[in-house]
Amino acid sequence: MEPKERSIDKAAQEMIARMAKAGQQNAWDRLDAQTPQCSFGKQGICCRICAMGPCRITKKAPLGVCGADEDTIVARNFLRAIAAGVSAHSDHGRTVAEVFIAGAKGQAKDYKMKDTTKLYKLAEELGVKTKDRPVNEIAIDVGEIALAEFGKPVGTQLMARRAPASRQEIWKKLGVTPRAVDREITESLHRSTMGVDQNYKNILTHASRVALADGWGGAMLATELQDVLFGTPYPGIGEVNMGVLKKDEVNIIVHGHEPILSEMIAVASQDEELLAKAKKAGAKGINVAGTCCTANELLMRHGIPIAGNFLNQELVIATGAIELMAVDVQCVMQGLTIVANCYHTKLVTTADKAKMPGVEHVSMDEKNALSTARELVKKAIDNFKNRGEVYIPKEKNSAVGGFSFESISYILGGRFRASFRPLNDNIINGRIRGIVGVVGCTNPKMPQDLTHTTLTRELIKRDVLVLTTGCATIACGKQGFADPKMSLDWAGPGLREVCEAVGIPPVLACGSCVDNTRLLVSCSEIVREGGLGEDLSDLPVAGVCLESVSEKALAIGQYFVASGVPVVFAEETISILGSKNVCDYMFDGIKKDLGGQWILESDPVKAAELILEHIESKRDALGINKEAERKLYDMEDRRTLSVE
Ligand code: BF8
Ligand code: SF4
Repeated sequence: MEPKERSIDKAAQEMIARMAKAGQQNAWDRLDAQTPQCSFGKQGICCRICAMGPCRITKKAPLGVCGADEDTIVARNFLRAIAAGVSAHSDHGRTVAEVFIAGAKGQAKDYKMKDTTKLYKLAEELGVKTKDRPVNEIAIDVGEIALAEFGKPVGTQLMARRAPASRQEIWKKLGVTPRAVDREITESLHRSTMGVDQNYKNILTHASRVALADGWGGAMLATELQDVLFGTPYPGIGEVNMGVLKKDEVNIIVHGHEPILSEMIAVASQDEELLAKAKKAGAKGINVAGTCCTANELLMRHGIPIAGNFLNQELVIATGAIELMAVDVQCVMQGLTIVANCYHTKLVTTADKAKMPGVEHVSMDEKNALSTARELVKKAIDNFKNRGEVYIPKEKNSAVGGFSFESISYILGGRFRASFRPLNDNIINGRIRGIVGVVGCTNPKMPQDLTHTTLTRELIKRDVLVLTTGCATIACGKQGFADPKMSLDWAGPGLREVCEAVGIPPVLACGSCVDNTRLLVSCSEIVREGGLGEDLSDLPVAGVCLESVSEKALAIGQYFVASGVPVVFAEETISILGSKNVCDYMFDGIKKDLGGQWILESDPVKAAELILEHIESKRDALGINKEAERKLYDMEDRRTLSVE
């Protein structure tokens, strides 16, 4: 397959061609070697849960040895995948909570509470007294309440109270208000073991509950505590794509998910002593760049450049310019070890729960975080002299990151009356038709970045405001969507007018995958602000992820659906087609229970059309379309309207 068919990213195309020439393999080559992939797996109809199996459903053998049918098997597999995704985000959240408490107690001296305004707000929300108390004392209480959310024996997720009252009522009625995160994950595994829950609908209802424990629990806490600890993101400009690597500097890539490590490496890279050491080694400086969600975290808070998304991780090393790649957890391909061995790049694992064979492990100890980070930077500098041939593609684009819930309210409403009102008004008057979250990964089954960017272009052209997270953010960033200078020209007239008035691009980079919770909080605020219905399911909003890879993406999809928002995924990335009943429920029946539903569509243009149809139907139901038409097409009227 030609590089052009593998990726639309020109830098990636160059590196794919170079790797092929050098006889090196990457994820695309390994996918080719795996093709054709198992059709039972694709449909979700194989089961190896017990030792009577593995079983697979065929016409000749329509039941597993235990008698399980395709509905049970598909639903169980789906539930397990979602539970695994939830466990990843939530373990991330738990680690942040632990570091947060250690920082507040003075046991992890390098971590301090950066955003005390957000800390006070969170404290108030969680019922922690703030009056006349030192910051760290408040932080300890907040951190301990947050940590308990993962394993408390009774009660439901406190963050779920952020949802509109009507949404909470829907969850209560269906019995899916999430309890402790660990409990929902454990129950998922229990229910889906041999001989337990054999009612597909009951299994899928628990899939909603465990996913909600992520969106309105573990992942939301991860975002909230990270904001307090490292600072709530505000817009700032950065650069995206492999062109951010520097030929004459020591290049360090931080890859993975938890900012606990990358924040410290960012600090260590500015250390005078280490900079002098780098100069002595013949480098002009130390350049830190990120890949995957860690990259989003750093762009959001510090404007640190992004070298690429999921499928770029191997390609980045093949530039020969990377002295060290430090990885922590999630989305780290084992294939990295092979490509790193072809170059001088030092690959280092840092999380004790995520090691790789043949790879040096430097344990990230929160008590000595900065000194561990310094150790890693030193290793990178020492490795500079071992560089061989270097080839860095030129490609890079500017990107504005940093769109948190708080910064969006501030931009729209101003410091003294931060508010979503102007956004609601512009949705009601039709300048903005609706809001869509374009999220998730890059999958070698489709050309890298193609669906995210095609879809985004279609949406903004039709006046839909796009919020992005995860690798989709990076895909959009690479193609200029997060740079207002480029992307405003691609926006429809209404959206453009609003974006120009408030100074934002039509595509807002909202962060990493745990930051999808910022989208939930923002949607809840839109409901609270008024004029657009009573519930999240009333809003003209949708989620979409056409290049999904990870189980985490399924967890996110399910918590959007269970929050009343439809999501569009590509058929190639979701293994439920082997059960008609499961499909009927996920694509339709679940709507009656929870308001959202799964939609399968691989074509980004068609997906955009489906989303637009959904948005317009919601606008019709809200009764805002008539008025919008008058305002949209009467130019005189529009000129007299001011965007607040
Ligand atoms: O959590 S978007 S490939 S990097 S899973 Fe992974 Fe998917 Fe990228 Fe971040 Ni999210
Ligand atoms: Fe087969 Fe049933 Fe065991 Fe699954 S649980 S492997 S379907 S016997």
